[in-house]
Parts: sequence; structure tokens; C-alpha cells
Amino acid sequence: MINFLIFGPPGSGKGTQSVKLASEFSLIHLSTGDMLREEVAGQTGLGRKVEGIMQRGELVPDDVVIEMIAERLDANPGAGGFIFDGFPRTVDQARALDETLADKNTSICKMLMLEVEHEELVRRLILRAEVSGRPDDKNLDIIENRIKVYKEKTEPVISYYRKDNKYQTVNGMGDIDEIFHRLCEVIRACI
Ligand code: B4P
Repeated sequence: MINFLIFGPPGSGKGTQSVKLASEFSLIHLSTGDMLREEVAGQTGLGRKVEGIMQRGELVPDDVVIEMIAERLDANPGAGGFIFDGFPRTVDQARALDETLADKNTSICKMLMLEVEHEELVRRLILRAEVSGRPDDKNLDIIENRIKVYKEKTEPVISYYRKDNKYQTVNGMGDIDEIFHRLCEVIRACI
């Protein structure tokens, strides 16, 4: 089993690139953002609980996303590997993921960090709001709050993987296919 994390601030291209990478390398794409949005759209108990948190651009509680990921891993015992998108977003989530993967005799191969300039992040999210209707993309204050939350709570995850030599930066500026080729080169070097 070969597992990758795709990492970066909101708007860095995680979701966009994960879909392409999952198809190219036959990996299962697990996006906690997509899973949570499905819960909200279905107005499930969990969806109603997290809706306001997501609209403000805050992080939902760790136990919620840790359980969601553990369920998906259990549901795919024969998988060749996973690409984790938007998870882990805190050091506690990273620890929990490592433990869950270790129980399955596997681990993270690389954390792929997409590096994108701040102005470009904001530009992409505002553009996406026009088509996605995502409430967390609509408003500049919320976008800036998401980037602030990323810096405070999510960036520390980098040190967690860096100590194991699993951290790899990739230039996330440029067109989508160009960035995809950069990511593919890193993945091919690991497999
Ligand atoms: P996510 O769904 O992960 O949202 P995101 O950070 O905005 O990234 P996303 O993957 O969607 O965007 P991308 O960069 O691909 O999370 C949403 C919310 O869910 C969080 O704020 C939080 O509340 C909650 N949540 C999720 N996971 C959680 C966790 N683990 N713990 C706690 N809470 C959690 O792309 C953005 C746009 O840019 C797209 O429109 C794309 O088309 C465009 N784009 C991408 N690459 C481009 C390029 N090279 N050039 C031009 N445009 C590009």
C-alpha cells in the first residue's frame, strides 16, 4: 500500500490535484472537506453540527474527522493506497492517522506540500465562489480567516512529517497540468 498526503493552504490546489493523482496512480482519494460537505448537503445530524463551523472557515473537531477517515480506511481493505486531501489539519489528526495506518501495517510515504503565493490563493477562491456556491469562498474575511487558521493550526503538521523526512515541497504556481507533472515526478520517485 502506498499513501500520500496532499497539503497546502486553502486554494493551493489540493482537491484539484488529488482527483488527477488518484486516477493516475489508482489511489483512493479521501477528502475530509468533500465528506463534510456531503453531510451538510444531506442535513444529517453531523452535517447540522458542522455547518456553522465550516461557514466561518474554522476547523471541525478532530474526533469527527478522525472517525470519518478511520471508517473509510476500514471500508477499503483491498486498496492499493490512499491520497489524503485536507487531512490531517492538526498535529493530533496526524498522530491519529499514523496510529490507524500502523494498525494496518502501512504508513505515509510523502507529504506533498503545494506552495502558492497568498494573492493567488485568494484569487482562486474568489473565482471558485462564482461556480461552487461554497459559503466559505464567498467572502474575503472568511477566506482570510481560513488562511489564518491554516497558519495557526495546520502549518505545525509540517514539522511532524519533516522530522521523518517525509516532507516534500512542490511549486503550486502555474497551470494545473504543469503542477500535476511536478507532483507525478515526486510520486514516481517513491514507488
Ligand atoms: P477543504 O474542502 O479541504 O477546502 P480547501 O482548503 O479550500 O481546499 P480545496 O481542496 O477545496 O481547494 P483547492 O485548493 O483544490 O475544506 C473545507 C472546510 O472543511 C475547512 O475550512 C474546514 O472547515 C473543514 N475541514 C476539512 N477537513 C478538515 C479537517 N481535517 N479537520 C477539520 N476541519 C476540516 O482549489 C481551490 C480552487 O483553485 C479551485 O476552484 C480550483 O479549480 C482552483 N485551482 C486549483 N489549482 C489551480 C491552478 N493551478 N490555477 C488556477 N486555479 C487553480
